[in-house]
Amino acid sequence: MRNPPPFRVPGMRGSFVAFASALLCTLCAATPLQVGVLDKDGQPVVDAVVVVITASKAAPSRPLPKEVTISQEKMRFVPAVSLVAPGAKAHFVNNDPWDHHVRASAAGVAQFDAGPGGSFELMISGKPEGKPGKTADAIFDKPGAVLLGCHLHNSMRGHVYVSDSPWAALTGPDGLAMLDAPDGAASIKVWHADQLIDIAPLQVMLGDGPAKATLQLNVVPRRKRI
Ligand SMILES: [Cu+2]
Repeated sequence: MRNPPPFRVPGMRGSFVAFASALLCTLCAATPLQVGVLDKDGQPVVDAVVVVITASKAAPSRPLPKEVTISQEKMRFVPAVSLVAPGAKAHFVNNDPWDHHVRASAAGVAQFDAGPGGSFELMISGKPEGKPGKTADAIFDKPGAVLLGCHLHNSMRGHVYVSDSPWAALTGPDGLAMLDAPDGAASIKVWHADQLIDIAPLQVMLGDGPAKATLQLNVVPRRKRI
């Protein structure tokens, strides 16, 4: 990892530099980037979203999904966190034999009446024996984190993170997110469901081979129900 750029060029010159580097970057390769996310105690954090913000207009070789399936299984959302592109469609599949009344709202909003566009509700009947689970679809248009819950089962909690930047990845059980990012100046930010105060993004300069970075939350995520 190199040092962050020592200065920023404001105004017209800045736009020109950004424009010129965007042009150049259509030719330059993406850099493999490994980002580790640790909790307050230094333990690896699973299901954190790592987002790389860059001025580059290049597109990643592996775009974020435009379609995902989120199952309701044994009173849980599976997967617990989905990372998608804006406009992605989610298929909710109820694999439990009982009904779920899925609700969604912008994460961080205390109440579920987040207003038009920010929330939805889906009543999904229980899975009939020997038949596929009932489904309902929803579109995630708004960038940011969406909290999923269930009106019937308070313990159910899940998230959909809609990333504006196509350069984003989820951390695995080892706390590592592997992604590619275009060469040049970038800012790396992290989102986690239990991290309610934003962590300051890490400013980096990417290029000249693989890079590694580490971000630390200032919370210890609450343990998942087994
Ligand atoms: Cu439910």
